[in-house]
Amino acid sequence: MAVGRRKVTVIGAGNVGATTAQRIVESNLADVVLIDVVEGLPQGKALDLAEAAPLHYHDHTVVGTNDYSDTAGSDVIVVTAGLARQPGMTRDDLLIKNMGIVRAVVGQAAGQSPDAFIIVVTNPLDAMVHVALETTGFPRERVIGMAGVLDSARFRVFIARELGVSVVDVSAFVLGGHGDTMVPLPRLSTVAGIPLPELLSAERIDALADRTRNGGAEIVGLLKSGSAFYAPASSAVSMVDSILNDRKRVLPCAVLLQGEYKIDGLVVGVPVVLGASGVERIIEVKLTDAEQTALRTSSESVRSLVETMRNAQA
Ligand code: TXD
Repeated sequence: MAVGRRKVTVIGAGNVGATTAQRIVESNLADVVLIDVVEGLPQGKALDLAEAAPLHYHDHTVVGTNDYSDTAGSDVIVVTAGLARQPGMTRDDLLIKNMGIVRAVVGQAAGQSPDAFIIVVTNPLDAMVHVALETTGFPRERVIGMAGVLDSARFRVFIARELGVSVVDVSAFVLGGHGDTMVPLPRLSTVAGIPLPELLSAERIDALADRTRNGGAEIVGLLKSGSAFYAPASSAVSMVDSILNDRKRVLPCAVLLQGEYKIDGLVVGVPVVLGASGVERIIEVKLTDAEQTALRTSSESVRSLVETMRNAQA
């Protein structure tokens, strides 16, 4: 990694992208280049963020641009560019549209920063990690999807509220795809080391896991236009932090499995050690039959998205 100032490119200056940029500079992590296809949008948000620097006691630069040459030499690229689902659009329509967008933006950004780590945020998440892997040809250690960190943060909040304890003491273990197919593992989720099933009934745990699975939809329902962005941005930033600061945090991330968890060639959310080399290790835990089946179902839904994308290109 480059010595001296660190540089993170955030692609997409919408809700998640701009908030990610804000958190990166205001937590003193790195300089940021914010890039979007819309002219003026990244420039305006970047200038606004830069003007807040004296108030947050940081000296990081925030550059807004529509030109990929400004992103050259980035240590990390966070991909949030994409469309949200519009009325009348099917999930598959969105898949194909965002496939085109992610392919275009990641190809240009990777050309400028061939050694960068890529953190994908755009939905459908697991499928977009496949697109980024194929477009760049980067090794799987450097192409990582953000979903599990968000899902587990949501689960932690719901558990903490239910028990009336600090969120800090709650640790939640999730596997699998983002949203509907997320696989929570209550027996490996703890409150200050105490397994969750000792503190909550199976029924309550199921209810909290369900709320977590629908966590994105719950917020869309409240906001009416747009989806969650504060917690998604924080989740992406915690991954950036773990890589840039070589923290080796154990975080659930969407990575390409090559035989781990008996899955080969599909991007699935699993616990990994994230450090200066990106995904430094995939942690495999022994699953019960029911958990393995749920994980397989989750990975099959990723396979069907990958097939839809292949057919669209054929
Ligand atoms: O857990 C997760 N992974 C997620 C994923 C949590 C929250 C949001 N998630 C997804 O992230 C969401 O479904 C979207 O696919 C992305 C971005 O969400 P956001 O809320 O930030 O969407 P916005 O506000 O619509 O911003 C998208 C921006 C917008 O400014 C567009 O102009 C830009 O993307 N965009 C592009 N930028 C560059 N290049 C191209 N081609 C482009 N197309 C659109």
